[in-house]
Amino acid sequence: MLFNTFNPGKFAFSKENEELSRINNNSSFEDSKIWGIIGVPFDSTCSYHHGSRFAPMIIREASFGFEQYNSYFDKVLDAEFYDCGDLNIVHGNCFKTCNILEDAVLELIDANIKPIVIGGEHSITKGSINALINKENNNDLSDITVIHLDAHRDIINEYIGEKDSHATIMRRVYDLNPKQLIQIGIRSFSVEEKDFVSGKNNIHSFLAKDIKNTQYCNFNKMLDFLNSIEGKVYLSIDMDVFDPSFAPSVGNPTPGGLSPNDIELIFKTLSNNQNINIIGFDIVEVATSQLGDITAVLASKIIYDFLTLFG
Ligand SMILES: [Mn+2]
Repeated sequence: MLFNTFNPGKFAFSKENEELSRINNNSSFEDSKIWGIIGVPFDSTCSYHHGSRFAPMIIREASFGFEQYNSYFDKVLDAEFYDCGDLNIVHGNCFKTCNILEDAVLELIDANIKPIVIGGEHSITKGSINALINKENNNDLSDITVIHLDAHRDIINEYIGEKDSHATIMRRVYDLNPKQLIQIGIRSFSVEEKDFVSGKNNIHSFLAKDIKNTQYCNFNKMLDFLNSIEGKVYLSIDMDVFDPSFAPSVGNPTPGGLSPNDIELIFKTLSNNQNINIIGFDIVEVATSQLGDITAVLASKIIYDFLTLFG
């Protein structure tokens, strides 16, 4: 390696890649603190702003703007993590792409490395989640809480006749019987979706209009709820959870969303909760091909915060 060079194709502060089998990991998968980044440049079911296929590259490049000392959390990013590069996806084929992602995540799991998946559109969550289902018991997600930050519920059964779409992903997750599905920042959904979640005691909704209403301290009540959960957690962040004033370059921008500090507070709460174990994380729906795009910078900052706290 040449002195004084850097690789913008890999997330800042990532370790030099090794053969997975050579990574010295004495922990079990669940106890592991080692993370592996996989980019998934797939955006074939996108219904509005396209371009999330470029996001993994643009988000990585933005990561070089951050200091190793994370001042908000007063903590140095010293996580051991590897940027494995981008998946060879099949454009136009969500099913095959998710299968390829599932295989890649299974390789990480075999090496006791937890996945961070950078989309791409939201449909790819299925590949990551499928790798994490409990294969010894029920073949489902009954031991995993899914925390879903998004403007949309994404819980409709079919979107334009398609079962596998960015707009149906949480229904596909729900089909796998998660212990709990916690939806935060929601502000756009159909009557069918409203009726579907109604009365389901394993779906918890924190609508943007409620948690942004300071009068009743509902944001703090949401944090209290996150502080009360236990067990394994999968975290999926659609960047449209943010207000478009912070994150305009997303597939489906929706006014009235969260702020970057809201997510910092959510991360702080999750990291203080000693009873949970985050076993996977994806961040999706950044749609830009512009270096330095502010939405990509924010997505990069979220990954940086995540690694600072959970690595
Ligand atoms: Mn969304």
